[in-house]
Amino acid sequence: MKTTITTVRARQIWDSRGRPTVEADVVLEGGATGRACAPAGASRGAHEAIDLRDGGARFGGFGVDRAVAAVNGEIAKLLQGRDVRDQSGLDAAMVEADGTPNLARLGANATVAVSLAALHAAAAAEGLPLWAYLADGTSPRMPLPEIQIFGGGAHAGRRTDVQDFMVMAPRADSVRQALEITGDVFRAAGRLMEETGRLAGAADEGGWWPMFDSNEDALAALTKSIEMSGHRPGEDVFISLDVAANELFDGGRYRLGLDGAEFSSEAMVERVAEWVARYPILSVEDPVSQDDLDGMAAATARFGDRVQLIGDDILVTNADRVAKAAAAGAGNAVLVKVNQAGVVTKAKAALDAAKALGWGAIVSARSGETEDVSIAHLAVGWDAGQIKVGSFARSERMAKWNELLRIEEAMGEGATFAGASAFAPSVAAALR
Ligand code: 2PG
Ligand code: MG
Repeated sequence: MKTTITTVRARQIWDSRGRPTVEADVVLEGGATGRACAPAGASRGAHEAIDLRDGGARFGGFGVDRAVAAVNGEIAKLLQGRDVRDQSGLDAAMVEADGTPNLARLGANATVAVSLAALHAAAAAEGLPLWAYLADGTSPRMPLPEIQIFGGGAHAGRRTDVQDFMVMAPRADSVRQALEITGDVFRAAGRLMEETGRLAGAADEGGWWPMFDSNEDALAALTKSIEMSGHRPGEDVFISLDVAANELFDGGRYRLGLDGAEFSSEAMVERVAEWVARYPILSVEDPVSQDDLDGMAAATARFGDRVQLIGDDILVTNADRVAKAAAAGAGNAVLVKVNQAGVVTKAKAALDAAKALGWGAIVSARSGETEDVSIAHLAVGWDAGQIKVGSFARSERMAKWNELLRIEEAMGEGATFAGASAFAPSVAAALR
């Protein structure tokens, strides 16, 4: 059969931080092939699937020889002869063979590369771009981008406590226009940094290195950059934050080094609520740590009616955790990272769980990326409504934005931009 898997092979390639990562190829009997690369996080949740790294002195311990061997040996044997169109069967086989709750034995970096490569091969066998294969005849929305302007936290030597200072343009009419607006803000922010003597290079995801005196100083600079760009803060362009508060949580307290402050969960939520009140913030990710469901619920009760509250480290792309959080009233959106789940099917399940709840869903890159553009296709094909890739610089980021432009062009007149429809209903209504 032309969709039968004949070959699964992997190799070590290099990611955007100069660390080794896994690339996998899946080849079918009919000649179609799929290829995908594993991304890698720096601010990782304890509950996510685990990458298999070699440890030791070589490559700072980040080597992937064992993960590559797992693909070329055990995983290849497991999948050869199977029908590539049975994505859930392939994924379940890898998860079952792994035998651990978090893919620690075979490595999520091995399984995610193979799972995505299989998906690409299935689309190629149909002669379709991946987004169209996933859309399966439906007309998905083009996703609203959230794009980093300043990168802090674990991606910039903890120069700010908040990890991502991003912007969103939900009133744009297309991805093309949203990117043009973002480009204006990105360049204005660079100018502002230069004029104020704070230009100090780029963070891991391409955002400006955050030379600020406080986290709030960064919020003020971002608002100013939006103004300088000629767009209106709180009208055309909104701020989106990833606090990544897991990285700030230590010994039961939230420690904001730059602000010289230390908070209980209640006080941390209060601090974020103050930022929300003072700045045009439309979305906040991980305002509290990965196990602080009460804090997430408190934030949701406080401002979740008008601000998107995204769970990343707290939900780790896991449908069960989404259901548990929803039951606790904790959040109104899920971040979807395929490598947090380890396989495509599980990531899709988390996205579906969120959408069934009326929550927002954001397909996301990791801080360590490659030229792989799969997430652009997933965000469209799964009709996620939103996408997060990092900043508006560096080709591992721009490759994804540019792929979205190609997809939007291919859709032609039929393309619809998700805009505010990407948010949970109350947040969308607050925007109107
Ligand atoms: C996040 C991601 C992307 P990392 O926290 O959302 O910004 O970072 O890949 O390091 O987990
Ligand atoms: Mg995050």
